Amino acid sequence: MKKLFVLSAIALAAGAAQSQTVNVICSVQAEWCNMISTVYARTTGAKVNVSLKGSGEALAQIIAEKENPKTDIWFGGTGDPHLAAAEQGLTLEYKSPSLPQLHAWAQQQAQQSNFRTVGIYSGPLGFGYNPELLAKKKLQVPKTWADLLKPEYKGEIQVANPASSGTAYTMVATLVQLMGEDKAFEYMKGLHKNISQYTRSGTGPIKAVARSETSVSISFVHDGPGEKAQGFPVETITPTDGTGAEIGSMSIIKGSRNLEAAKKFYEWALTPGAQEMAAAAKQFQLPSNKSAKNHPSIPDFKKIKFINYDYAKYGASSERRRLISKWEKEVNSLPR
Ligand code: S7P
Repeated sequence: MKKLFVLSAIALAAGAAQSQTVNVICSVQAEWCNMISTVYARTTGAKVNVSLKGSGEALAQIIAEKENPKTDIWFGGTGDPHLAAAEQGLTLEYKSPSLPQLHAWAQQQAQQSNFRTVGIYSGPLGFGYNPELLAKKKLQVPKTWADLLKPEYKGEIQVANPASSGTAYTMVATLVQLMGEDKAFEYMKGLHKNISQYTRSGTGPIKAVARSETSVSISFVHDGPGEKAQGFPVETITPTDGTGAEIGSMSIIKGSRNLEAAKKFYEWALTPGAQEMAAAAKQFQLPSNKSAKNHPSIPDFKKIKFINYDYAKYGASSERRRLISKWEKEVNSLPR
């Protein structure tokens, strides 16, 4: 009898610990992931296991774990793979009571996914550049997409590979919407001649610019100020002919083994206080909660010319797959 009591107590304690554990795939920069996991664990007593993965890699892992999910929450990363995961039934439908506190674009992301994901931040696509390297090489700051095709930028530009990077897929989808598909692919073939390297991760190119390894990158412009704050020579600009933006998203994984803990973390991540931690970790995306304070280093969206990005169309798995495989066949296979 006594033995039975002890065993039940152990089982109860194990259950309590289990419900206080949340397994997170985190697709923003490590500084932000570490900050939220540390603060959340300290203030709630929960155990937060974090795995850092770019958007494309995160989606691949969630697909691989489909039958036996080990992840509870996917925090951050570009919205398109979150929408693709929603469409494939990999994420859970959850209507947060906090939705009305979010900007319209974040709520729209939730509605378009049948509430299987939600916008947590937004950030514009543009160019990073190293003013010292440009001056040394007597190159102008590129101001339009067309500028990047100029022969003087040969070997000077880095962008990520859209097959592995949500950032680079945002570029492909932006160009297709801005120019029309045929012209966009002609453009990317021209751009290919000036690319020194397609990186795996979306943030790789602006880090390379900051460290004077390349002059120009195609990047999210909110990734510039954090590098600059570390003392690196890097500036950003958005193309005057128009650009797209990401809606960084968050989703609960269907089949999460710690569902209550996952929902608690999700609700916390939508609060102004949690969202302001991005800037505290030197990450300058625009928070989705309307009451979160906007740090002055966050890009001023009112000064940027945006296209009317069709998140539903370009987040659909079939469109994403089609454009990426066309890019592999028609662009990446060309000699440089
Ligand atoms: O945290 C910076 C950021 O640019 O990285 C995220 C995303 O994981 C980039 O992943 P990829 O390597 O797949 O491009 C963005 O959502 C975020 O703004």
